[in-house]
Amino acid sequence: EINFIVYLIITYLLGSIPFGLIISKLFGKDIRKEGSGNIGATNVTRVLGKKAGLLVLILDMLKGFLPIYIAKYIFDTKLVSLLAIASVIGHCFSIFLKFKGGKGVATAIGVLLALSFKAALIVIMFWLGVFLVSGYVSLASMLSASISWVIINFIENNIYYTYAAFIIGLIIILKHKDNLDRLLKGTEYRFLHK
Ligand code: NKO
Repeated sequence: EINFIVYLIITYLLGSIPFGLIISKLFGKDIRKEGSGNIGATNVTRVLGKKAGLLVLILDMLKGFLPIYIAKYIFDTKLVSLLAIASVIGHCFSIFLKFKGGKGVATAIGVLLALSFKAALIVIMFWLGVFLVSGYVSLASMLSASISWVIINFIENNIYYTYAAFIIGLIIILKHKDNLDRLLKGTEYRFLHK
């Protein structure tokens, strides 16, 4: 039997791996000193291009998806939900970055795909819709984070998954504070319709 606390720590440590920073270092740059300063796929795309950004997106999703997908075979949904939160906390408050980190979006979608594939697909489509209409990645991320708990509640009808999505959404929104300030001032960076 696998000890839950050990699994929780492993999930947090995996979430803590800053793939955006690692990939940018391979390009001889520190992503934290470029663009928005964020370590996420959006800023890596902005600074290093689409291929690097896509790689970071996939890796940041996988480090959330894998431990949660496997956990569903081992633990009950209450414990799986705690692991889901730990994964995103790892990305946003990384032990490898003195508890700084990213904004949690890619890791959250990886986690959500493992919790509920259907709910995740709906959230991804919603994200794409907001992004294509507004041109802002951060707005799409914040609005998706706000609604994901409603979607998963509706699809899975599991109170622990709903709690997990709510808390993960809250973390994502709080991490986007600077983006929200810029959106309100009209100075946020637009990805589309520039
Ligand atoms: O550099 O501050 P920035 O402009 O980079 O970045 C803001 C951005 C940070 O996030 C990222 C990751 C981007 C991933 C895009 C993939 C979109 C797929 C659908 C995501 C839905 C997320 C909802 C989570 C709910 C729990 O925001």
